[in-house]
Amino acid sequence: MESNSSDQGDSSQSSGLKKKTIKTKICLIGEKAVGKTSLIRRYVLNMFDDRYITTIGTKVSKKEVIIPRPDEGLEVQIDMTIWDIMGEKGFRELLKEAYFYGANGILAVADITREKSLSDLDDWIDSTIKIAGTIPIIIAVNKTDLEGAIQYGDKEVSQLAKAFNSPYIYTSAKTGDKVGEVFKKLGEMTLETQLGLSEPEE
Ligand SMILES: Nc1nc2c(ncn2[C@@H]2O[C@H](COP(=O)(O)OP(=O)(O)OP(=O)(O)O)[C@@H](O)[C@H]2O)c(=O)[nH]1
Ligand SMILES: [Mg+2]
Repeated sequence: MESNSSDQGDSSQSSGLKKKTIKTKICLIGEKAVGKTSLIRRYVLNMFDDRYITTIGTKVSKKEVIIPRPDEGLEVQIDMTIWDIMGEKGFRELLKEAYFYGANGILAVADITREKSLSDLDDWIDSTIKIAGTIPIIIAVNKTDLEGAIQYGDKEVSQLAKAFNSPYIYTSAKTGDKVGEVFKKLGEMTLETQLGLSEPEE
């Protein structure tokens, strides 16, 4: 595995907090060419490539994230295993058991220049939930750098997000905008369920 240089500001030495390590499996979903592989590549290696090379089958990457929880006196290290899949429904049906089994969180990716990639997420999320159960989901609306080609906005995204009770973030794997944020936020969401810290809303 590569040694990953973190750009998340995860400085954590000598904090005096109790350290705890948690393993988390994150799966990316979404149509072909929305930028799933590019988001992972940006997050893990801080690199981007304009060429499109479709993912054959699935690929697994790793990244560590440090999340301080001073209120609980904890500093949690999340060992993230990030699963990438080819965005084709035929492949999904073939691979879904192995791909989604044991997943702790889902990063659902849409391309801001193709509205269909957003509406298709419905189907992807349904398929995921059937195998992995109800787990935290975050939506990344990717390619925000392509300003002239934007096809939809908050209205459409918030509708989908509401249906699955998920937050959403606009990202660009190309510029790196909000990429760290989306993975970190999903990490925090999975942590809540894994640590059993979820509290009912008042
Ligand atoms: N401008 C721009 N292009 C992007 C961005 N993210 C990805 N791309 C491009 O979109 C194309 C597809 O990206 P991938 O990351 O391979 O997409 P994918 O979802 O993994 O595709 P499959 O593996 O086929 O399912 C590539 O040419 C990328 O360079 C982005 O944020 N901005
Ligand atoms: Mg890919």
